[in-house]
Amino acid sequence: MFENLSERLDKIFRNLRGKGYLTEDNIKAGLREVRMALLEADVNFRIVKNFIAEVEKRALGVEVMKSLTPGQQVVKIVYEQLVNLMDTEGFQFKVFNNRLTKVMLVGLQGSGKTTACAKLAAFYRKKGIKPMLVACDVYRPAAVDQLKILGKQIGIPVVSEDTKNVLKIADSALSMADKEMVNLLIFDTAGRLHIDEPMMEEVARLKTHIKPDYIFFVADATTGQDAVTIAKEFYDKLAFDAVILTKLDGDARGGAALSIKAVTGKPVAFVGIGEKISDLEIFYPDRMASRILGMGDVLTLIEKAEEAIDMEAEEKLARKMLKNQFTLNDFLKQLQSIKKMGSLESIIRMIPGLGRKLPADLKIDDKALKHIEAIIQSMTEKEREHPEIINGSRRLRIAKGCGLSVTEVNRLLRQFEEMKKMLKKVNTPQGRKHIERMMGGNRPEI
Ligand SMILES: Nc1nc2c(ncn2[C@@H]2O[C@H](COP(=O)(O)OP(=O)(O)O)[C@@H](O)[C@H]2O)c(=O)[nH]1
Ligand SMILES: [Mg+2]
Repeated sequence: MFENLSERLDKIFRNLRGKGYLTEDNIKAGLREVRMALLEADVNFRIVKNFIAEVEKRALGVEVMKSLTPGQQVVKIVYEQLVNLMDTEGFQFKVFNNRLTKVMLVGLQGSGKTTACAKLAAFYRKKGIKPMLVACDVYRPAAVDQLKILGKQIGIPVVSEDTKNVLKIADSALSMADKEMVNLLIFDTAGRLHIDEPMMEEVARLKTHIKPDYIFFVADATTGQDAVTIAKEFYDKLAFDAVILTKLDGDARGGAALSIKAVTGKPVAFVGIGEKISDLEIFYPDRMASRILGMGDVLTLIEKAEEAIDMEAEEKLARKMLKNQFTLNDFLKQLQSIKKMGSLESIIRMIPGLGRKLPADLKIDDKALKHIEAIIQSMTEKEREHPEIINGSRRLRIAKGCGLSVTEVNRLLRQFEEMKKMLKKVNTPQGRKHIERMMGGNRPEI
């Protein structure tokens, strides 16, 4: 999903990564590309225009975080704007197991309404809700049968009647739901190939009659801006509450997902990601934004860096590393701050440029972190600063002090030596430049 958009954005930000500072020029060049990428993804042009203006305003005013490259900083802003664009705040689909919630699905023929009815019913039954389906698409000959078959397949009752009067069917369903103590009554409705007045009027009549708690507009994501235009027309007539975006599995561009909230004012609540009944997910704007950017690792790094790292201390440490003055004390401090962030190995591998330099077989076991900490803590201050003085008898004493074996003490010292060797390798003009960039600019004293 969204392959094209993710790929393009990834390339744009990779180019920005090499640029040093966020300047008006490099932001503009980058955003021009983002703009093209969004338009090619079939996002509504007015939305794209506002989006770019907003990102630009924020990017220009912002100070680049020391641990990020300019490209990453722009990714962060674009990411946050994408989340805003698809925001679901203010909407909550609430279903209770002690009363009835009435839901109506509307949309064009073929958008996935009938399938979505069954998916929703199955989704909520798993949560202890008692659902029932109502077949109100009385025009397409096979529509009622399709819902009945789906209902049978998942063991959920379907109300249908041999009449074209949908209000009558709705009445039967309401009294049946009351009798059976149903919690979630889902009305499948008719949709034509194009919007037409009689169809709209019938759905509007059904709405007035049953007074649904929620109306979901079902949109086929693969139709891009058409889905968005139709959503707007449905919204003007029916004022739906949220959108179920189907066939996202077949949507390589993402335009509908990105535009529908901005155009209708109503968020996507669920997404269909396949033909199977279980292929329904709650829609989370943040997850969708990171899927679109295809930059899970960079985003996670940014988030974690913001949460846990003391930037100044990091910078000092990086400089020490470059000067080859990195000691076991620094290692210990580093371990302690890294423990807050997650697995040591995953963090190291997320650092752009550095991750790739690490040997693939370098395994840092998280359980070993505690041991390493214990070993260093039972060393004297002098030993931590000058590990070369740690001879056989000191090793034995340290091992006893932390309750671990001499082998483990040896392993740590060996690992530390290897790490220093590795740092020496990174400590080339090119490596230094990279770290300088990570720290946000040229620092002549390094
Ligand atoms: N790939 C995929 N196909 C879907 C999805 N939702 C529905 N479909 C298919 O789309 C077609 C039309 O669905 P249907 O529920 O009959 O649409 P309706 O006319 O709006 O009721 C069917 O072949 C479904 O299997 C989805 O999320 N992914
Ligand atoms: Mg149908």
